[in-house]
Amino acid sequence: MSFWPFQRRESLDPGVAKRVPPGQSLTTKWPVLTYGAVPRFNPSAWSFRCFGLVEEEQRWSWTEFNQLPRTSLTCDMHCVTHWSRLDNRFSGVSVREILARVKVKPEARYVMVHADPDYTTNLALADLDDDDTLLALEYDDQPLAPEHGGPCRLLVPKLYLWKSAKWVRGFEFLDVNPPGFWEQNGYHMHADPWTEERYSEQETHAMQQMRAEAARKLRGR
Ligand SMILES: Nc1nc2c(c(=O)[nH]1)N[C@H]1C(S)=C(S)[C@@H](COP(=O)(O)O)O[C@H]1N2
Ligand SMILES: [Mo]
Repeated sequence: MSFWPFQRRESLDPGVAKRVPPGQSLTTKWPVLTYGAVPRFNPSAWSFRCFGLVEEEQRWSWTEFNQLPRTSLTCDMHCVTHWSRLDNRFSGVSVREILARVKVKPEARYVMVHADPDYTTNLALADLDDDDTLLALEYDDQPLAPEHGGPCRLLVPKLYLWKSAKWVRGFEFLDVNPPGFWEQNGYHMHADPWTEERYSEQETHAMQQMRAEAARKLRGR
């Protein structure tokens, strides 16, 4: 995607550069990154569900979800494919508004985020249960575009953007931390952009083994 107008971190004013994590470039465009097709939204079939290690399962219909209190959030987005966008204004339902309505069991420490179509991503409950996490319904006062996760997308601004599941449909509370979709495919379990948690230890180890094997083969010839 080299046609995007990217600004390398090194070329930015210091005040702006300090908001851009290492290895990232700024873009003012908003690339669409989706694995698979954009799901069709059917309001009568849509629900948001909290399940797993909870005292009682909770479910909101589209109508009920829209009656929850709203909040706005301006956040930065950092994608593992090396682009960042600053000052994105979203509004929607804060995650804490949801968590306040769910009795999560004390042993729950992780959350599997479930999204359409068959997308998952794993988070520590402590990363989700924060004052900057949002279930976004609007971007710049307009309904969130379908390709960016409309009608509803999770935002976890402090982590790489693959943790911000588009077309989010529920939280599953867990006492274990199984990998979600990208995490199974070698992405990092935690994904802090400031320490460049891009790919998992496992992947690095596998890659090291492959490199070592390749080197052995070369030497053996
Ligand atoms: N449901 C779902 N959510 C998803 C994805 C996806 O393929 N499906 N891609 C993730 C990845 S890898 C990125 S980088 C961001 C991209 O969001 P954007 O298309 O709005 O830029 O969405 C994340 N959320
Ligand atoms: Mo991504």
